[in-house]
Amino acid sequence: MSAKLVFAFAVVFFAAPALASIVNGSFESGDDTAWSSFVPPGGALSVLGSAGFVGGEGGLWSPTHGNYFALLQTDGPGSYTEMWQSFVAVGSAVLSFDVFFDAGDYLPFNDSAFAELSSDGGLTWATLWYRDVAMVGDLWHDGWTTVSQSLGAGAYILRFRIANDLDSEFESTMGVDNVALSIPIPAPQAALLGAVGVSLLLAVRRRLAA
Ligand SMILES: [Ca+2]
Ligand SMILES: [Ca+2]
Repeated sequence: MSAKLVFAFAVVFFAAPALASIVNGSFESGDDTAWSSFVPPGGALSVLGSAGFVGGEGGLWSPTHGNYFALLQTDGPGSYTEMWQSFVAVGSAVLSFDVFFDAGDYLPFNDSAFAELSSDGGLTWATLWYRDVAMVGDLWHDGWTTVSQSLGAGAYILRFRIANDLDSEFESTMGVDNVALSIPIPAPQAALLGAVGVSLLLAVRRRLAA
């Protein structure tokens, strides 16, 4: 490979941004465009405006970003209301999102919700966030939580899901907003630029000294 080709490759490789390919991650279309979903009978997936959602015990939930957010509600036990989106990170990236859990039930009816990531086409899932009634308290809730996850290049599926436990009464709720894929300033790139700068400086000095 010629030096010129190597240089061209290096420029392309290091200049290539991580593809910010999550679409409608903040639900600002006002609906669930670009998201896939499975909503069993009795479950619900909706996108709400800034009027928000009044949860159990009067908790009022509003968007964390823009004017809309998504809301998932449970169906019967073991039957998940799900929403997911596939995306590609071309280089290093940071996946982030805001999420909350509002328990509409009390123990032992331990309704639960997950945010999960798969890098093998949905065969296995890593849990990025989990809440249940036992964690937030009977008929209570946590606040919006921001979750961040560093990713390498690859194809991923991000999934949110919630289900009732033991019976199909007293539905719990999860909210999602501000799902984004951002580009970190990669350390190797900074180091490379630094090294190039030093090399140039040394070369110029040497030329001047000659
Ligand atoms: Ca939003
Ligand atoms: Ca329940």
